[in-house]
Amino acid sequence: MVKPEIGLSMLYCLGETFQKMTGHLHKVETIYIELVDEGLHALNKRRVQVLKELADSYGLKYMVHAPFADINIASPSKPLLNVMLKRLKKSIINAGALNCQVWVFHPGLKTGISMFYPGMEWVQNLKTTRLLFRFASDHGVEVAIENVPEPYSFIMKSVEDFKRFYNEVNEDIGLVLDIGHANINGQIESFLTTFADKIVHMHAHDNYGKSDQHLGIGHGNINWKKTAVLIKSISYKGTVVVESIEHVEQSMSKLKRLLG
Ligand SMILES: [Mn+2]
Repeated sequence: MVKPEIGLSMLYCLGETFQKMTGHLHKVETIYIELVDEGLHALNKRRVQVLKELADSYGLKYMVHAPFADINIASPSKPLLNVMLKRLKKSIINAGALNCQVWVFHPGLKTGISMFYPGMEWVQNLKTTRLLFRFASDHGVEVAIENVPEPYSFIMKSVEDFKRFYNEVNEDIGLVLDIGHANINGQIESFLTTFADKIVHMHAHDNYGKSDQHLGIGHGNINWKKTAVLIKSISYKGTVVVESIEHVEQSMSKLKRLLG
């Protein structure tokens, strides 16, 4: 039986400098690293070079989380959307240069004018998704879209939203199952069983089902034993990346024990 690999998102140290973050890379207990192309860790050519050298030295395999602060792929404003696309395309190019396994992005959001143009954000979300998918394919990068948490105005949070998305998108776009986010709407099991053949990547972190706390594994109310059994039952072969912002080493060993 193939067991999932356990990885680590560098989200937990996003408050530290890029240099400090790279200092952690050879000390963490995994070679599967999800980089966050945001804030102090935003990628550029020089940093990609540094990361490639580290990958060569330590056998690291990267995944890249797309920029997400102030990003809305369903924006109704063409000029703003163009600026965001420029930023996202740069991220895809850098992800390609890092031979990254998957580029994770968030679905779009409703805005203050959505009520006047019902459904428009859904259409733009699909359009931008297809555009990113094709751009990434041209750069040898696989993209995957993540289920995002309540109570934000994201337009793809539930199993129902993703069913509609896959009925309409007509491209082979993978799903990033964020287990913590799915816990907030009580749909961990439903996501795992409904999209067993779509899930290409997972984020693992804990919470109490109310807000997106990104706690260590076992520090919230998620039933990780049950979740691990479900993950094994769908023969998931991708990576499960710890996206907690505390207790990260402990979280990785817990998941290794449960999924091993
Ligand atoms: Mn996530």
